[in-house]
Amino acid sequence: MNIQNYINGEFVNPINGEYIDNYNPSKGEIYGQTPNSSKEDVESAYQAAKTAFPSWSNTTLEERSKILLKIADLILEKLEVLATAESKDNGKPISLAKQVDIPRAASNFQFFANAITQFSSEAHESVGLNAVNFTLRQPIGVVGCISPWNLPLYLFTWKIAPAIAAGNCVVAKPSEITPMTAYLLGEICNEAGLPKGVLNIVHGLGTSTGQAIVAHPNIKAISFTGGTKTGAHIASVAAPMFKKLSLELGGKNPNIIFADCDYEKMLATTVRSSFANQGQICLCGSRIFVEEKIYEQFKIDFIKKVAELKVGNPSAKDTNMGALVSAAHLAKVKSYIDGAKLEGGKIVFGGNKVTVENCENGYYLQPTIIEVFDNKCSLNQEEIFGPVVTIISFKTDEEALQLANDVPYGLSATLWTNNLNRTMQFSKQLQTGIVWVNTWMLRDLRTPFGGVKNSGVGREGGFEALRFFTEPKNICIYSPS
Ligand code: TXE
Repeated sequence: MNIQNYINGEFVNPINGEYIDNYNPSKGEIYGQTPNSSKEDVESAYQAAKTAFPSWSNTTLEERSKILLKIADLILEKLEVLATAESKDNGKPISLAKQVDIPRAASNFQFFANAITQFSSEAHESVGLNAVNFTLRQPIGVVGCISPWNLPLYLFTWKIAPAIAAGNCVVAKPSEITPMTAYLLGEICNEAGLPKGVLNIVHGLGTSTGQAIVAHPNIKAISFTGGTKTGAHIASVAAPMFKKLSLELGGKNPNIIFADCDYEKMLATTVRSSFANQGQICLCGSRIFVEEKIYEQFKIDFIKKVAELKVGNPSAKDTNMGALVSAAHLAKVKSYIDGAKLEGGKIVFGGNKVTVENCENGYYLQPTIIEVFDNKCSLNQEEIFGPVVTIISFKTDEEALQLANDVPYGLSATLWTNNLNRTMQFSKQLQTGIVWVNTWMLRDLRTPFGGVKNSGVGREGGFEALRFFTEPKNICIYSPS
């Protein structure tokens, strides 16, 4: 199936006529073509967005909210079609797409449809100076949203929904590796009555299409989720143009387990936080630190549970883990596994590719557990972004904290303990944007979402996202008494 750009409410081919292959990772075969859009396509998307902006930014909040809610309803109505498309494009189990990806894409629109009606700004009375200040929060204009392949529609809409709720018009690019559900979103937006040009979707490679969005002089804000290297490059292009930037980048998240935790709940959740979506979630807890007194028992129990995970065809109902997203990504993840021994690591489970019946050319990998003894090894310092976790033991709270923070990333952390004092100390001292205590990936969309260190700058979610997509303007009114 061939994909087209969505510009000014219409589906159009790329001006240069260039396409890239779109793969089905579960079979390792090409199943369609995606435009590799050029600067000219981005310009045409920008012009459509610019033309739509005066009217959209003056559309009442009730009307914007109604359209966003309609988009959410249509996403849910088409759950089956969208989940099937997502699974085919990405390799993830269809059950996961049905339970997580697509419902969350609908929730993103629902949430920001409601949030915009509650958004407010400050007023300051300058007592004794006969003045009142208030803050106007105005939409920026045309903004750029660039998203990755791991949670395609989920993360694409996580950016688009707040951007348009706040009155902006958008030029958006999904990952070229998983463009299908973004393409289908265009039809949904038309059906929901979103005015032409409010959302424009251009497909293509990061280095051509993505670069053209970031470098466009009049696209004044960029919201990006993806790799840290790409984020650094985007910042270097956008910063001299003083663009607003929100960068949600990689993670190397610690999962810290104390002996006093609720063991069974920890074990079941740790299997999920390690291998959900084949480990391709920036929030996965890829470094597992276990208190020494339960380390050996944990190792036995964890291996046993992980061995029960079924790697298989994403369309099969009983599949727990599908295919990795691409051949290149599989090779990258496998190279870390293959280098483990050289770094003193010991593979205690998995480590091999898996051949799945009728999907012999798919990109499947066993869930893999590697015991490491040095936190400085690349397995514990670099983002692998696949079904690979390391385990290592610690003796004291201080040691656990030191190990957890000794990494260039700072997205999220998970802590398993029933000790309140420890919970408070770790919550304050962990160098991450998110700390989950006795749970993982429990998301409340009102909360600030993002990381510190090499995990990015800025926060998404709740009013943080609406603040990002608006410019605050101070109005000072003097009124002599
Ligand atoms: O991501 P890229 P890649 C991490 C993960 C993974 C690594 C590389 O470790 O192995 O990043 O993945 C667009 N200007 N994460 O290479 O390239 C690109 O087209 C503008 C973590 O697939 O960062 C896509 O739409 N845009 C992560 C998006 O950026 C550019 C999720 C992300 O792709 C661009 C995915 C450019 N110069 C990978 N170059 C997370 N934080 O969840 C690329 N893009």
